[in-house]
Amino acid sequence: MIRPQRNAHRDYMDLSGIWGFRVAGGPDSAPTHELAVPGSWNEQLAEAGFMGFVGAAWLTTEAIVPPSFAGRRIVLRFGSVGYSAEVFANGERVGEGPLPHLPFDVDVTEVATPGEALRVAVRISNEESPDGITPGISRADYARLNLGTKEYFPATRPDFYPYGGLHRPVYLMAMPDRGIETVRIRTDIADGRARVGVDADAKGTLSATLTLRGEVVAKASGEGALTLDVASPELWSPGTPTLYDLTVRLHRDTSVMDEVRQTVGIRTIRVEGTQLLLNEQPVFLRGFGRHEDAAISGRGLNLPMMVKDFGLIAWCGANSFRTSHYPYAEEQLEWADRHGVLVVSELACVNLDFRQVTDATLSNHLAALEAQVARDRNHPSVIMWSLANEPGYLGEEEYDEAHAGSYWDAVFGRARALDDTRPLTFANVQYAGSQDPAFERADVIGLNRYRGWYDAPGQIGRGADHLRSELDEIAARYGKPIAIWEFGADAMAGQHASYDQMFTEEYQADLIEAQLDIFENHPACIGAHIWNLTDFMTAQHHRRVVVNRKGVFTRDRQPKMAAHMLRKRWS
Ligand code: GCB
Repeated sequence: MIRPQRNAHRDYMDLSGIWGFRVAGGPDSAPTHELAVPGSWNEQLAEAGFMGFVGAAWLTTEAIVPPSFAGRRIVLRFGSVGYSAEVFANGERVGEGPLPHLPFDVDVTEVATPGEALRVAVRISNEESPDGITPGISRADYARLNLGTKEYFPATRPDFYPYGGLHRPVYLMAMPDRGIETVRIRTDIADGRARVGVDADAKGTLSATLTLRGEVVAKASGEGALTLDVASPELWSPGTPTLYDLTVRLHRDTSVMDEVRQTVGIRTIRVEGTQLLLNEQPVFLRGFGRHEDAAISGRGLNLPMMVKDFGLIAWCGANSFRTSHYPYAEEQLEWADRHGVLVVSELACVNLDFRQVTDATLSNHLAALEAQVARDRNHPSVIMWSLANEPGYLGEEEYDEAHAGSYWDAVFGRARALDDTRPLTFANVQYAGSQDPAFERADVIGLNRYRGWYDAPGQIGRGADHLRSELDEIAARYGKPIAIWEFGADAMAGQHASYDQMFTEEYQADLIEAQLDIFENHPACIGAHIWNLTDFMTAQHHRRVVVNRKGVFTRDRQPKMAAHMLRKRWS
């Protein structure tokens, strides 16, 4: 899926702005409220009663189709919705977007008339489906699955708010008929030269030109996949995030039919023994789990907040983050490419419950995987795929170990077939312990561990002892690199104590420091990501005081003691 571009063959118009909102009715019913897009409806419309609203709502807008779009394919591009959508244009149902947090296109050429108005109505539901890879949970399921005390309002299983709305920009795009559909880039390095493979879905002859700072460094043309040979490549890395510019053109009958531009970073990433090698050098991932979350805009793309968050990551001296727990906006990956931030790209798969997993769950998992790899594979910042966060194997009598094994064979197998250039990982839940069936399939063992928090509360030393022995055991058993994808503690900004007291700023800073001492010195450990960069919104229940407070920054991005500690330690 190609990002909206403007050139002789392609154009786009941004439909972000104020849209209509209503719950009942149809695509052409008059809105009852208005709200900003991108943005979640929850906090924007809290005073109108929509904070905890889970269900379907209509979001509507109208735009004049630019006359210059005449004679071209006209497509609506949705950056993402929370969580699924049906799309109507001029009253007609034209398509749907079933995958949460991922972009989708809807062709409206048949209904859009250049020079005339196009009415766009999107019916969005933020309900999670029971077959989703972040499985939805009904009130009845709470009892059936014995999750009684975990009941959240709104009903959801993950520890983040089930925000609804149009979360990323909506574009009306013009593009050539039978143009370039996708461009897949692959970089390999050998003997001081790079081979940049360019594989495009397009019918006709392709030409590709690679430039660096305006100078042409390689060219190729032909039918099918192309290879550009780059002598003495400047490699992409956090210290020197060099980006080349690639232009791909599609030629038919001596004329250029389409053109696509794209940046390219040349680097390698691989696992050897218990090391992670970036450009053949060992790298340690210092960083954070995050959320796309901010007051008022909710999960909606909030560019000032995104800039701020990358500033906070750099201020702490971190080099990486995980897109916990879903694919982030492409704007984030483009920033990471330009600024040399390493990204573990995670699928929107949270709390898979093997008592509930069906064939439909697996096909949803594979569909999400394919869409995410297709979207993100050309980003040099993306160094690993995380295929799930905290899959659960509760109730031995109800879940079948062989089934879990074959499920993971299918998911890891498909991921390797789609992309053999990046290691695969996932985040194992503490209670599942050291024998998770996904460990055998992963290249990097990922652990979420809250020692000194969910167990050994108030006892940093006891938690640390437990961690040390657990790491040694897992390292000995699997002989693979281990990444700690989550660890940390809640802290109420402004809460202090002279002794180890949970929820104080001191306790959070001391726990993180004690555990970093272990992770940064363990021979099998290749990274440690603190949970979380910032405080973030969760559903309501007795374990959270309005927000999850494991951020080293508050939700309005002010540092707690732990952030200052990290800055001293890492910069
Ligand atoms: C986890 C989850 C994360 C939660 C975190 C917590 O293991 O992966 O989504 O927010 O724990 O704070 O409990």
